[in-house]
Amino acid sequence: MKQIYKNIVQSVSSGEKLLAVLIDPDKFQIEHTPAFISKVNASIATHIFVGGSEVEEQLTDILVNEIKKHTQLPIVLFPGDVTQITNKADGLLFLSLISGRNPEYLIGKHIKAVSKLKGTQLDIIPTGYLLIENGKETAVQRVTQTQPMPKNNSEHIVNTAKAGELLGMKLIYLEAGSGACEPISESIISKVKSELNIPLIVGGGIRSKTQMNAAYQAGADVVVIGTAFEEDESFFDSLKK
Ligand code: 1GP
Repeated sequence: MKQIYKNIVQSVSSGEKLLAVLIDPDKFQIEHTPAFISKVNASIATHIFVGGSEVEEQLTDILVNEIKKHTQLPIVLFPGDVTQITNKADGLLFLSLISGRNPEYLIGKHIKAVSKLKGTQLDIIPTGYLLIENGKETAVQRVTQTQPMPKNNSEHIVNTAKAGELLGMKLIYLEAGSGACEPISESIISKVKSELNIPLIVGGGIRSKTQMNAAYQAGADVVVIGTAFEEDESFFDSLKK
């Protein structure tokens, strides 16, 4: 079993910043895997996340299998649903949507996942997932039927993230939503980071190296980027190793 979480903690404690390239199986052409992954391999990316809000059953399994043929990078599931769980990946963000109050996304789907996770080799990482408003409705909001947290109430965001840590979650993920108009603000990232003792993931709406570095500077340990690579693969050129 790959020690995904242990390695993230080690990297964070040595001051390394991590970049996860998010591949949404629903928006990705499987035939394009070798070309796309060769660009990922040549970049500073440290992880590949696979997942989406709405993905056809079996597609994640097929895609992870294909990605694995072309990279040594750890593949971590970032599932919107239990149907996206495959033992072919290395790790699983076991997400609890703690910004919302929909019991299905707080505990319901997790119970449904248990039978799929029996005997698994996946490194299962309990993750507190916070959706923050960004000016437009996102797929996460629509699918989970939860409201994002108002971005001007940073105290509530910080307390929610900290409550996740105190409940035993191993990562906190601040999410603006895929294709968000605005990424999570530096001010929110730094306030959350200053209260946490666990690694912080930030994603949603990050479309440039400048925005990525701003998130790192503010305190993000892992940045997740999906849409910007989907829309323009030349972005990888500015992120070469
Ligand atoms: C979405 O945080 C991820 O869940 C990445 O968002 O697609 O906007 O990069 P983008």
